[in-house]
Amino acid sequence: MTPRRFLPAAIAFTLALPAYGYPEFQQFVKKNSGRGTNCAMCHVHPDGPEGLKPGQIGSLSTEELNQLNRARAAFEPGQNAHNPILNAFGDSIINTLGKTKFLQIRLHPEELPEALGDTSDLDRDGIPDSKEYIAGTHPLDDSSGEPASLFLINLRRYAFHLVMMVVATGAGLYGLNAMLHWFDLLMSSGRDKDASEK
Ligand SMILES: [Ca+2]
Repeated sequence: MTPRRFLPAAIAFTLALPAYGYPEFQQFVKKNSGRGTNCAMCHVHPDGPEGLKPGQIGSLSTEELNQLNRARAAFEPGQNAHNPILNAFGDSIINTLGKTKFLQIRLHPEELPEALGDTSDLDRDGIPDSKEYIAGTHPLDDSSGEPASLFLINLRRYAFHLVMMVVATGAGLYGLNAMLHWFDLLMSSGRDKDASEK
């Protein structure tokens, strides 16, 4: 690490608060869903915020440390904070609830889905972020979701295409059948003509 990068990292660690991560949420998700989850549900790095790897506090630039501090001070909702150690879901939680409410809910991680509501669907897979949290699937990965829910959502989403495909296939088969019938008639008429000429 160059001195320029080392200094902000050293400051961050010197000022480090007791806990940056909030494992209560992860523990609740694991217990509730039975699915293995890691810190990547809310953080940039799957090992969590503490460390020197990309997306962890020790790797942040001065500007990113400023962003981190601004995000930590977003006590009220709607601050549009961007925390460089959080992913879009982590930011969304803080911006929806505000840090004050978030810290209250930390004691009751089962209340997070209700507090978030079901309007946000960051990966646009049709399953709200709050439901993905409960299910232990990833709210930023549109291929991650309860299989039955994803199947039904995709069935509804592509219903029109499926119907059109069936119609097109039916029409194609009908057309092929009609063409073969017409070809058969043509061949028959040719054979009849040859026979009469003989
Ligand atoms: Ca989703």
